[in-house]
Amino acid sequence: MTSAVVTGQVLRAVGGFYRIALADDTIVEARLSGRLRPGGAKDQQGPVLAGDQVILEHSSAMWLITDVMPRNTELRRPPIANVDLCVVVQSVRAPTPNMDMIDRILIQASHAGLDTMLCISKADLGDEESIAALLRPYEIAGYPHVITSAISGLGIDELARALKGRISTLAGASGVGKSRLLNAVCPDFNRAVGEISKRAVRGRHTTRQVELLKLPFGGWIADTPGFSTLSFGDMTLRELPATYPDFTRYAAQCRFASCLHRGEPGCAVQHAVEEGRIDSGRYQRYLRFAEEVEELEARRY
Ligand SMILES: Nc1nc2c(ncn2[C@@H]2O[C@H](COP(=O)(O)OP(=O)(O)O)[C@@H](O)[C@H]2O)c(=O)[nH]1
Ligand SMILES: [Mg+2]
Ligand SMILES: [Zn+2]
Repeated sequence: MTSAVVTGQVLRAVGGFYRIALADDTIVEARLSGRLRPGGAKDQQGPVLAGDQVILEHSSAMWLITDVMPRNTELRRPPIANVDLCVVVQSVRAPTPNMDMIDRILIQASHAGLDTMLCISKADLGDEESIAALLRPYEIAGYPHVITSAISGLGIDELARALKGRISTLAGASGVGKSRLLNAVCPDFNRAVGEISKRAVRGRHTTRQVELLKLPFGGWIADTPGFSTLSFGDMTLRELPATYPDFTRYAAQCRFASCLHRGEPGCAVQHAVEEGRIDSGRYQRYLRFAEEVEELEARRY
């Protein structure tokens, strides 16, 4: 039998089996060719992630992945390749806004080179004023945002437009309405809504897998078990302020090129905070995150 060589997109990677969409939309199951099988146990996720573009070979009634194309972006927790956009979802209430978490996700997504966007969900539960107050710090920072309600349909078209033609992921606390938003964007997704996370019960190695869902208007949504660790991983203190679009706008005017905006003299970022051009809540959280990153860094050496 002759072997055909084709390209495909990995939708799901589970225990050495890969579900792949070929260019003609056929879905196939594939395994890794011997060449790609990991030698050591260092890389727990293996060499192929959901989101990867791969080269496949069909031989002896089996699909084998023979190569992985270079990645645009790479997240490790959750493990997905080539995500373009991270939509951080936060409900107006139920659950109560968690700015610490919003900022942590924005930082990590930006650090990984993803575009970011804020999605206020459950707008039907809040008045205009509380929505505006929640958005303000991020508006000032310049993040794109959309206000949605999966119940009234508000903002769903706008969200869909932002997702169109790209690989995106929805991130945010459990219960903010991610699954219901996915269903609002595409009813065929049929995601379970209101499901309590089983992660804590099932343990770390059996968490639900990342899965890419095809958007009917073009593009993919990565449904993930969540941004499980919100710790800063291998980020360095120096890299942290660069993930703040509201800081980088002013940082060039700091007296010291090496300024970390933590009380150094002539700090233009701190000055902007004092003048209300940077949200002081974001800045206070930055100072805490900087301490955390510093501690992680010290432990690494
Ligand atoms: N009022 C209101 N409730 C919502 C909305 N979206 C989701 N919910 C409810 O919030 C709960 C959690 O939703 P779900 O989509 O499972 O959240 P996830 O954990 O982020 O995936 C469910 O009870 C949903 O019915 C919304 O736009 N408005
Ligand atoms: Mg969900
Ligand atoms: Zn500074």
